[in-house]
Amino acid sequence: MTNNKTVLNWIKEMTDLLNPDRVVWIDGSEKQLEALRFEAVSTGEMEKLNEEKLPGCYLHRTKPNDVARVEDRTFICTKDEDTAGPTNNWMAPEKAYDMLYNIARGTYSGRTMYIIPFSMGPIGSPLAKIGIEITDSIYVVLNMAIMTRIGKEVMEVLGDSNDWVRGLHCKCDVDPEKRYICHFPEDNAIISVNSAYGGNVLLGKKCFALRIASYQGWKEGWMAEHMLILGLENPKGEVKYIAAAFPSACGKTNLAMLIPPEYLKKKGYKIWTVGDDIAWMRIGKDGRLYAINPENGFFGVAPGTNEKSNYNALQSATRNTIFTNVAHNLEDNTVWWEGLNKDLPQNAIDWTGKPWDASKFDKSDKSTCAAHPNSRFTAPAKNCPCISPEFENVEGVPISAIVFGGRRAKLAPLVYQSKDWNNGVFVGSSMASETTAAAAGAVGVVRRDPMAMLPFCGYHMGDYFKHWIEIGQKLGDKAPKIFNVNWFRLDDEGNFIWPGFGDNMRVLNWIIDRCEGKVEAKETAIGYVPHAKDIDLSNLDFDINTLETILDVDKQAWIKEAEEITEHYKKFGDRLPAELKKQLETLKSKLV
Ligand code: OXD
Ligand code: MN
Repeated sequence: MTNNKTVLNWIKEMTDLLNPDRVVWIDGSEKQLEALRFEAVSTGEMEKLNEEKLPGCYLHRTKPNDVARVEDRTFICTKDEDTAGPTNNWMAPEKAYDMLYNIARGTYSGRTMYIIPFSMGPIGSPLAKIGIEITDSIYVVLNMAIMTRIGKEVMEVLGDSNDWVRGLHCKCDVDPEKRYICHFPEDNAIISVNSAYGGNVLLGKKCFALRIASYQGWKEGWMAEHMLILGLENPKGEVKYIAAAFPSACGKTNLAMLIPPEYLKKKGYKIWTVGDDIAWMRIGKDGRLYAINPENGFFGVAPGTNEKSNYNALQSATRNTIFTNVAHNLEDNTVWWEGLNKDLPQNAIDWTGKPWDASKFDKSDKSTCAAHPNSRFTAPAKNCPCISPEFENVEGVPISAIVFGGRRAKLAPLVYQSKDWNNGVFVGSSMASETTAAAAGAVGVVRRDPMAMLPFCGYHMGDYFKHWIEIGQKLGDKAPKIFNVNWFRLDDEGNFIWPGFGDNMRVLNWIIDRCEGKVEAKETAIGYVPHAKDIDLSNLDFDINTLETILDVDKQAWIKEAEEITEHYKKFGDRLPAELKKQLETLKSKLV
């Protein structure tokens, strides 16, 4: 498929190491993929679902010990430990290669080695990058075929270039004790062994598009961010783009695919989804920041997804989708998960492959669930009813606003705008979310997750903050405006105050109005907060006085927050940019 010497040499080296029985290049053709689906079904790796109700859909179960990303076994392997920084696990590259090659040696014997050329971003886009993943898993091939652009065309675009990422995946024995997800940003390489679960093995996603790409972006002057991208269309047909970062469990996919309230829909407002997880952003010829979604599909969490919470995601997963670790509804050979609907299947197999007893189901006890809480659907982006017409635009879309957010029961107002770019970087760098009852561990614990990149930044986070500051300097007055949102304020009884979901559109409209200079705001110690009257509450049973309560800036609470940020910043030592220290000092001085 290629004469590229750097590629051929690596394939030869890997073939010698792994000793496969067969080597198959994935050309991207439907014929080849269909043959692989057939093979996976015949070996039991996947089950074919009801062709009428879920055409082209399959179910796969992973081993119960292999159901999520494994951050404690994820490493950044740079020559110098300091390059990886205090927020990453580090291993010396020679030691890591040695250990991983010893684990991988000979493990493809009796198996087929699949070589998947893939493009992150539209093929040929100046913002796109190429990778090649070697795997011994058909499940990986078929997921990569949904999540990325794959095949021959990618190799044609690569030509003789050495600018591509080497991704090696070996299932081995799926042994959690020998599971490693290692990144070598200085070599453009990723090695993942002993897992067969999505986030650990679909190497285009978190491994390449965030960890390796964030490092590349740092070296090459662009940004790889854990952000959704959406287009907001107003009644005049003008579309403005927003990129937004949230820690997990804050509704990123829901926001990316938001359906405006009826009243705004009637007026002509629409949301277009460009991406739900990752944004690659570069300064364009006109000096503005442009973003692409490097992915080609959604790897969404199934539980909780339903007609009401995310109609568009559910629609996306109605055809040509792979479901992982959801329940198998044997009544009609479809799938089910907690929160899909109230019709508990009476004849179902749970995510571990055992018959499921609906009568024992107790929402609050995970062990009685039919689907794993991190069960997923891998769905083609083009299935999404609100996929943006600009999704394939090789130049990307111009970003007007960057939004950060988290889950804060009391502290952060519904929305505020940072004072300028550096102040926005400060907001992102101190971003945090409180743990919920849904996660293991204590409730209400504040976790700092700068720019939602804590598990995904492939280098020292202090340098990453500095990179943000420098991008802002280059953008100057063309920089997107930076905001913070918090949909999760609680009242004294623990109920959410703001309705959220589609009504978040009302907040997005304020954000765009601010970008266009159409609306005034109140200057506070933390930034610009809306005047309550400027958030459109029409056709909503929500009182303006209640709105006031979630737009407040409680000085005492913020004094405590500033102390906590001081602690958080200590981690970054002398790599914390002076600009951010200054931001923190300024905040403190405004709070006295
Ligand atoms: C994801 C994550 O799976 O952020 O997207 O964990
Ligand atoms: Mn994510």
